[in-house]
Amino acid sequence: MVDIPTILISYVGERRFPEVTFAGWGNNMTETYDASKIQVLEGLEAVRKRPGMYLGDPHDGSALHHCIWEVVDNSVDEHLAGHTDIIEISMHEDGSLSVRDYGRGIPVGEHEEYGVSAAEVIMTKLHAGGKFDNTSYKVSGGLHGVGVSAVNAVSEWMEMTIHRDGKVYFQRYEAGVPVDPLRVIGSCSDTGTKISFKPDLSIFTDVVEFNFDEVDTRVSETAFLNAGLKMTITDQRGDEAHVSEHFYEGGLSEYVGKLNDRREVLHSEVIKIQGEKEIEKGVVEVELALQWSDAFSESIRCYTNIIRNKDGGTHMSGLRTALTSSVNSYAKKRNLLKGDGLSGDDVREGLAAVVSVKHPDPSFSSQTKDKLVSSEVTGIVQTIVYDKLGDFFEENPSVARQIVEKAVLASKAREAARKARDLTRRKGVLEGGGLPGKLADCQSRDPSECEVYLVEGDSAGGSAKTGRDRRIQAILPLRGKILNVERQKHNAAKVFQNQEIQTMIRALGAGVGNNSEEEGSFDSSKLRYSKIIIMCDADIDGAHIRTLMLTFLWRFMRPAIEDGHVYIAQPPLYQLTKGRISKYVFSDEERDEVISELQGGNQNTKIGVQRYKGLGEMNPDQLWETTMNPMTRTMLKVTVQDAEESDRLFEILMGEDVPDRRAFIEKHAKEVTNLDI
Ligand code: 0RA
Repeated sequence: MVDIPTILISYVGERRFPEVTFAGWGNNMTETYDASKIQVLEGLEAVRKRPGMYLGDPHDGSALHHCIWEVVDNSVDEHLAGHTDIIEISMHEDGSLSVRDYGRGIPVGEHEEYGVSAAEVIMTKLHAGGKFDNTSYKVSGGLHGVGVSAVNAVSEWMEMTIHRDGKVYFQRYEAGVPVDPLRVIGSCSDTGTKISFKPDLSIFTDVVEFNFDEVDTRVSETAFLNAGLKMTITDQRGDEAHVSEHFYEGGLSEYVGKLNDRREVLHSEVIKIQGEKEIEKGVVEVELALQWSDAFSESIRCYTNIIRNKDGGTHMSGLRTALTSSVNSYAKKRNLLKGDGLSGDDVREGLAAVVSVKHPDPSFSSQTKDKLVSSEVTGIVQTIVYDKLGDFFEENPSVARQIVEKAVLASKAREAARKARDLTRRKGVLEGGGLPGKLADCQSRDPSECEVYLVEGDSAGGSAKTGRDRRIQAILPLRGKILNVERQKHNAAKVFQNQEIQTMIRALGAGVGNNSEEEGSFDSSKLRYSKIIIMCDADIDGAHIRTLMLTFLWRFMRPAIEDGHVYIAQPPLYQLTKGRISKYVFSDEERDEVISELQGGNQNTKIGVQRYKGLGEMNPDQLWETTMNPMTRTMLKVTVQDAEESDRLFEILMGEDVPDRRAFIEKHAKEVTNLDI
């Protein structure tokens, strides 16, 4: 059995912050540098000192992969400028990566201000990026703002090969510093640029290898948004090279088709919408593709100049407003609606959509461009979608009717869930104070210091009650497997009738439901405890129960996870004893290490090894000492990287579709971390 959360939700445990060393820095400087060069080097040094500020976290893989996009985006820009239809990415055995395009090649002529080649300026000067030549260069895709020079700064080495004017130019850098000037090393008949780099492992730690799937996903996204661009990824790190090719003539429609892959769609043809509007600085282009399916969740992906805005923004709100109004006005016009209008949630249920905006001068809420804030975009998208979707509904009445009917159903289900939820709340109040009898509450009433353990089984619950610090730790034992809420998507009322779930809702005291607009929906600030700690056995059933709890929290109390309140307790796997010495260990590797440590070189000392299968095998003192004592315990914090992806995976793993689940588990069998033996 796959322990789902290890794939789905990233755990943040303790993290090392290694000292940054400056390997290779300045080693190759033979000439004296003039003022402008010193400035350049100071810029790059700043990146090496604080990579997090420029590229993201250098420990968890985000900065490492950001490096790839910084380089690839330049080639995508070259495609957008109309000069290359092929981009080839290769991952090499030595940990380096290269990106090749067939564009014009980076300019090689001397740069007036700096007295070195323009190419060298691009590679060494912060923010020089592709914006350096605005006239011949369409500013678009790339440029998360840092430019390829930031990648150069954090690379053990970077090599640039340029095919231009029949010549092959080459330059190598180490830790951002040129080893030699740009020089001609051969001749050629094509044009283009190849950039290779090897991340400097004195800067990147923990995650130090490029993740093929992560790269593949992002590259496919880029290819979908650039119909006609062929992108390949070759992984040369294993025994056999692995090649993945992305080429989509259908663009956004094909993308939406993929989002709905394996879902039952309401209408086979994807709805395409296009339009543009002139603003002061140029033209804003809007392109969308939409398709409804029987899915419960919505997946809307937003882009500005080919960059994903994972938190949406003004294009998202324009789309939402237009959707709600055009579906409602069609429904009213055709008398398909009784009573109240449909809400935005009702209309968007089951919708997969991609919105791509091209903007000459977009504004974002942050460096990472997660959210578009250019205010004029709301109205532009809204008008275009309202008009064109209205036309589509008129021309395709049967599709329109199905979309309305689906939204009406969604609205009814939501109403039923709301009633059931209110009933649960009222019942809680009637039963006195609303706290469930099974809860052993803590004494403190200050949520910031309080924590609640959701414990698998009554017997472990008993040990936890005895062993805890009753001032700040509350215990809620849950019996057996809680309901799999993923199978009750259309019957939320049943979820609220479930005993264990009612108990959890009342103990946490912060409401339930992810729609913050509805009264009584979950609100982290009302939580009675700042830490919700899931404590399950370290076996296959424990993994399953933990997943069921996470599924419930995700579907009905999502802000608890998003706001960082959910933790997973880590009970030890073994107790090792030698005479009167006793040690607890948390993994098989640690077991082997500690055994040899205790043996002190003498293999014949046979060490006592006890495997803990369940929490119930530990007495209250042991449970406190190993798992619950805030001073000594290890816990994992549950965090989410990609909400939409998590939605999808809960759908696959906890939903009804058996073949989907099997395919997923087979694909991820390598990652199984919690195999019970
Ligand atoms: C600046 C100006 C021109 C091209 C480029 C940059 C360029 C940069 C990269 C990075 C990777 N591949 C690239 N391809 C081109 C325009 C040069 C001209 O006018 O010929």
